[in-house]
Amino acid sequence: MPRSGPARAAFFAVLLTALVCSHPAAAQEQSETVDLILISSHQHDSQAFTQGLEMHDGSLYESTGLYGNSSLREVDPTTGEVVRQVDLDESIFAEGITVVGETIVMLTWKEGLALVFDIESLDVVSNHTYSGEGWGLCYDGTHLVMSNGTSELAFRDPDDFSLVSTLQVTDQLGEVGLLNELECVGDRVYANVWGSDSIIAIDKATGEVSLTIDASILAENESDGYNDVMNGIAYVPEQNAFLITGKNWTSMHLVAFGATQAPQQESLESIPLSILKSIWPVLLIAVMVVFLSSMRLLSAIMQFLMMLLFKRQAEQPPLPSEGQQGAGDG
Ligand SMILES: [Ca+2]
Repeated sequence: MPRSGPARAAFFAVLLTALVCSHPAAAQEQSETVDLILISSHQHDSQAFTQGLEMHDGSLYESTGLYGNSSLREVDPTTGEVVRQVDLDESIFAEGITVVGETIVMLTWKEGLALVFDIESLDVVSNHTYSGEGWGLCYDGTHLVMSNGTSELAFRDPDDFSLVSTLQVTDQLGEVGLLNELECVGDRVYANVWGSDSIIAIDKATGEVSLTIDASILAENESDGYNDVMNGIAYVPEQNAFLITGKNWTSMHLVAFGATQAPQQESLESIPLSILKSIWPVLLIAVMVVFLSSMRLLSAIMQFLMMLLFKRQAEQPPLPSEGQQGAGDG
């Protein structure tokens, strides 16, 4: 049907334009999703409300939160046994930790205080102040990377904790908030997302989520989905693997991030309702045009209208002759 060809082409052009313009984030590629490969499982203190986890020189360091229960610990990564522990004042709610040189830097939740511990003695040797909340912390060798429960990561100077830059974390659907415990590895920052069983890998240069790791299999018997959430990522460079645990979990797990899942093709069902709401008039008109064209109704209606027009012109009274005009002028 020659008439329906241009109409269909126009329909698809309008539809494609509407979809792209209605959701700018669609231009960002969908992040790859991978499963976990479980290497081994180990004991974890179920009294530890884990807020920070990091390996350094074969030792595992962990911070635990809550007022009256906050602590900094050195833990045997194989047995889960607490080797050393410093309990903090009950006015302190400990958050993320990271090793910087011969020190461990610890965030606090709402105290605006970063405590600096000597790694040998676990004594507090200095502190920094900051505004806002403290959640997760890691050190990439140049900057401290800090989360505060939003979608923003702060890059800070490790010497004086001054703010160097910030980075918005986004995926194909927009900003990714509730960023919690962090781990700096190469060009990526791995992050727990509070309340989620997935771990995300963030491109440090762009803020885009480049990888999503489905860790729900680890949380099945541990998490209540609110308090006992997954929180704790420590990279183990010797094995190119990660130790993963959660708040008050009984286990921690050594895992690798493997087995790629193909990104899901975005189907019409997966297009957010807001997009469909914004383009429904275009869709309606396009469907009507295609329908009318394919049924040749549009052509028939046009022919009918033209016939009516010509018929109306043929029924107009004849123009008066010259003789009749002269008589009228007298
Ligand atoms: Ca960590």
